[in-house]
Amino acid sequence: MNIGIVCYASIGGSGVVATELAKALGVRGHQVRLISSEIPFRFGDYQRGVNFHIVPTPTYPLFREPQYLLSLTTKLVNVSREFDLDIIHAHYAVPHATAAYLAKQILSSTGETKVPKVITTLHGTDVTLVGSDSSYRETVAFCIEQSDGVTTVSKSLKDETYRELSVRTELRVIPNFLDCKYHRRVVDPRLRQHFSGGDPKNKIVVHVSNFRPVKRVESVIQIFRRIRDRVQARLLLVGEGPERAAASRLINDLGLSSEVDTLGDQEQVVPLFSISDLCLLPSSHEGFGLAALEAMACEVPVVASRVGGLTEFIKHGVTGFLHPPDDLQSMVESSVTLLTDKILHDRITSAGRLTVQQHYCSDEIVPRYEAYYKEVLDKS
Ligand code: GMT
Repeated sequence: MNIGIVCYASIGGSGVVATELAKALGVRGHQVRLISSEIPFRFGDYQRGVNFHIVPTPTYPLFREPQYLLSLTTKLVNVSREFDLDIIHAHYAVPHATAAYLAKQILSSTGETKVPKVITTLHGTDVTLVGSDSSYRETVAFCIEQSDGVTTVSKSLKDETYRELSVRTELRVIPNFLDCKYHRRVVDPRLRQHFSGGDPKNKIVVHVSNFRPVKRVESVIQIFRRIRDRVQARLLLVGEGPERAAASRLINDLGLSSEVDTLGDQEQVVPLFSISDLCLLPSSHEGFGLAALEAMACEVPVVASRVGGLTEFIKHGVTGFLHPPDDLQSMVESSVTLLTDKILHDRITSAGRLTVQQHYCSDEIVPRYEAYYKEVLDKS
């Protein structure tokens, strides 16, 4: 198939999933066109079967706002025409589903021999925080409904989409996935020694996110402060985003500077998860929670909020621990137990890895996307 995949290039799970899907589809013999404002952050080197198309957005002194929707729509029209796309797969509805809808309208009205089908994958805040904002809601819901197929990355996001956007279209759940051959624990002892501050007794607590308010990085720091009152530990903060400055201030105010490493964006998270003993994810919302799945794949136990898609692969006390987002003390207690009870730690990490292997590897999920593409194409 000729497939155009649209995604955000900036750090974030939806771009990671879209990029991994593009790569996996390329390997499986499809011709994939990855379309974004710049090369997505986990794209890496040349990928078999995947070509990248940049979306340039010209500026003009009159505009205060970049006109990305227009430039993306035009790019989709041109790529569809030139490369005979069967499918445009928009990852994250805002504004990608709208651009795909407009592109399809343009191609239909100009009498093209082939007009691609549009599939939209909803990832989380495109429904929960951004898409349901009254400034966007009606247009986002309309464009989702106009898609020929719509998937959500979890059952909970599917329910939330019906609730928040009142769409009437059928939503198919296809969960996120990892390349399980790559996402596995491979410990680099020198890295471990470095981030444990040279003291093997130090446990390493890790948090990976795009540092947006929804990730509650300040809660990560508060939880860590209470953990290290009881267990010798260090904190590894991985990622970049609007909350990073506030996080640094809090680390200073709490006198934790010498116990926290802030690494910024890191393309390779597997080596960092692999040297960690615990992952914290106290988010207020998660459409899925890809960072938690990555941690579990690397045999790191997760203590997270009982929200959204996290509840579908973290079973409390079996593959990790879940607590209400505001119950920081319970997260501290679960963390301390995991860091001090080796038998429990091993049981949770083995069960976590098994869950990933059984249900969330690309070999299992990518064929479900392929089957869905086929189903949508056959519908016509
Ligand atoms: O968080 C966002 O605003 C966007 C998006 C992203 O690009 O990171 O995140 C969502 O998509 C990920 C991939 O499907 C999910 O793992 C995240 O849970 C989801 N984030 C939220 O729902 C907060």
